[in-house]
Amino acid sequence: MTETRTVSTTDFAQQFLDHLVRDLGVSLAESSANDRYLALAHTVRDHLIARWIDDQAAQHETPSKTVHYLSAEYLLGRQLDNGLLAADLAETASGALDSLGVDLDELRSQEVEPGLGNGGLGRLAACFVDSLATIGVPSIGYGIRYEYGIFRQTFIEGQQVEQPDSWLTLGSPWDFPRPELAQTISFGGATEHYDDEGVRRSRWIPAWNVRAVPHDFLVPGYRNERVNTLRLWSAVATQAFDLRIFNSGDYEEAVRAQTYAENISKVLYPEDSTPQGKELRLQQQYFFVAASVHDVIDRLLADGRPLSDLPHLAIFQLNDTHPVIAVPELIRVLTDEHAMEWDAAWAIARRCFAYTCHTLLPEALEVWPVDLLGRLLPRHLEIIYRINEEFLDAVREQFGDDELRIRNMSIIAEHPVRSVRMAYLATVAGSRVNGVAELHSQLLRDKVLHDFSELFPEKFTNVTNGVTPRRFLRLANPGLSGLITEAIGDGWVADLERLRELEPYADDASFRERFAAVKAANKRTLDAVLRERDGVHVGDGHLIDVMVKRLHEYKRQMLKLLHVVTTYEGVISGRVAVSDVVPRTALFGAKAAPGYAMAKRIIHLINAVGSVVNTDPRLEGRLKVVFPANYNVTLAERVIPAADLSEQISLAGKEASGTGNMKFALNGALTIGTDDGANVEIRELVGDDHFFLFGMAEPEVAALESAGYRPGDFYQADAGLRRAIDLIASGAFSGGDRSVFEPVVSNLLYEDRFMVLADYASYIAAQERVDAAYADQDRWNRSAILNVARTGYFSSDRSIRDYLDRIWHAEPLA
Ligand code: 26Q
Repeated sequence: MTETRTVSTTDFAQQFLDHLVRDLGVSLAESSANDRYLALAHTVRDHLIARWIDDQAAQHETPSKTVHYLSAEYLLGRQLDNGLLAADLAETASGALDSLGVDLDELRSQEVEPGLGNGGLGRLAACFVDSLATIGVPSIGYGIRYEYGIFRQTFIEGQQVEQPDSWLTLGSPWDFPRPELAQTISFGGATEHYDDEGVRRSRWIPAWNVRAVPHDFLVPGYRNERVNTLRLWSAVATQAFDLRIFNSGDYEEAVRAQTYAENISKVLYPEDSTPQGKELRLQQQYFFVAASVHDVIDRLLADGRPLSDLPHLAIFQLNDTHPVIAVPELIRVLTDEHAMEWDAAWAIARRCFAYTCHTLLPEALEVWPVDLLGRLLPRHLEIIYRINEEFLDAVREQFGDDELRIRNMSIIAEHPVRSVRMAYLATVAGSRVNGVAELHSQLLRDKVLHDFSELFPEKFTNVTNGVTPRRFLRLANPGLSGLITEAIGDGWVADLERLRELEPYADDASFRERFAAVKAANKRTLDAVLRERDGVHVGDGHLIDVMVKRLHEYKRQMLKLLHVVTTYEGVISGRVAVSDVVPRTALFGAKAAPGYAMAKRIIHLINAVGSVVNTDPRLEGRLKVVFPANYNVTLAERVIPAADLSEQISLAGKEASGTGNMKFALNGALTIGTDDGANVEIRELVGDDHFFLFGMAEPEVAALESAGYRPGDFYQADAGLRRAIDLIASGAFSGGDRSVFEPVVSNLLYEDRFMVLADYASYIAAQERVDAAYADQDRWNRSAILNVARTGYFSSDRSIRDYLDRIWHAEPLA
């Protein structure tokens, strides 16, 4: 490691002023807040660049196995504070700006976060690149530089309206275009098979191509002088492509063609389940993985290494099935372009790829119709067919001619249309397949990929997700971070298990008091943010009860809402004295996929309940519903540190892991949750006394499903549930119009795929335990501190170490 670089406050101030003048062309007096933000970003960036260059040189000098993380999404969040923290420049920068009379907070708020992901999967990728850099693993993250990230959500009359997220318009100071490293990516056309001195070979004659231009984001490790690369590809029309058309004099057509090519990296698809099978989405996937695979191979060959070295030098981690088309691409390059024999190429591919699955919902498993795939990537389809043939031969060898089994395991599905099952391709090709929490990995083995786990038991493993403590504790919660550091030193930031040393402090009354003061201050900060951002506020002295995540029926935002409606109905009907209501704010944050009608109706209903409940004087302000629009990483950083209660209430067996659950526990919120995903591990670690468990466990869900679930029975049997649903059905939240939320009510009564009604009674009882526990603040704070002390396991640093041990078999660079 090189020695830590330092810079004085005066030098930093001068660097800032130089950037303002040279890059933005303005004086300090004339500058806008955005000019000053960009100048500051460039100043911070300078300090990272020197480290970055050294790091790349070091990685080049000692070639060792490099991790290539392939992900269609990176939900990065704001970069400025992260860069300042990693390079230990926060104090210097704030001192320098102070000396110039510049307000750092104002500059911070200028940054538009790069929202290049939908939710959990994209945020996980961002945490992982942070941890890879902090641990010092030779690695690179590959993805797409979408011009528009996840849409900006607004509410109009309580309903979601999507606005484009133009995160690039005011400048993108954190990434570098690297046009000299561009790749040409081809599509369409046909294949040819020919005789090459007695050997049958194939080649692909594509119909069109685009340029993939990399933009490198700097990913600084935490105070270790390391800076990794996140290489995101941007699509640009090739000259050859439109020159031909220009020369034919068809200007309009040339421009249209250019637009077509550049559409590939235009926008992130906002669906995070039930993929629609759109051609452009497949173009995106192939575009970024082909560029990435070529980037790796080019470097290998430039170093004079043979391609047979690939398995020793490269591992490609597939973040879900979105990058799986990399498998046939690598085989195509090895066989068609480098004349390698099939068996040798397949043997290399099998050692280079590993696959992480992130779902359990059958409808979220990606499949691509064969005719679409064959039109866009004809050679890849041939390769997939060959992989499948050889794979099914192996299945026959193991299990005999069991045609049902063959049909079930085939990479090619025949119904409803002939399609490629991407998860099966990934499982067959990958050296390892992992789920993202213990329960999830078990269910993958036992259910979703059961036949495969019988055939390849050694492939299946688990890596429980984690979150980066830098962003989600150290930066997001400076109050708590300070308190922790005062107690146990600051070693926890890069070694989160050390939070265990806090355990004794849970019994220290003065520590508990200070902990409570931090939580109260975080609530005031959140309140100020929400007033400014959304014109709403959280109740003074309220229990802050938070459910923030994408809107999905399986996550069951409706269950939380039924609890709110139950409390409300209790008071207005006079059955519950308002003075008995423990003051609460139910805070929701959720985006719905634009085409997911039921999710959008639920958003509308949450807002509608909020407008009624928040203005009803009978509640005396003791119950509030707050739903700030456009929940994103930046807002998460404010909401999570202020939460008392974390809602993790998915139907057991449906949430692969969850990562928000970890962030809340680490920030001292107590969880109300089902036995699902990583909740299981959280509860095991914090202990039953400090976790509000409710609901059916997965085996009970399965049993109820096979017995025939009838939601109406639960409605009939529970008067409280009936009153809550009837109140919604009556039009009480829609100005008397019963039709507005009728689809939500009918769905619950007659379908209720995710068993909201079956878990309602148990959930309400758990919420009553929450109320009782909150009444004893001392006991609550003790539990909250123990949640912090016992959840250090959920650092993404630990996840990455697990990947290194169980999957990558690579080591950090010394
Ligand atoms: C696929 C094809 C076409 C269009 C969109 C998609 C697509 C995009 C995003 C499918 C799925 C996603 C995202 C899934 C996701 O975020 N899954 C979550 O992953 C987290 C990290 O492992 C887990 O914690 C969550 O439990 C899981 O829901």
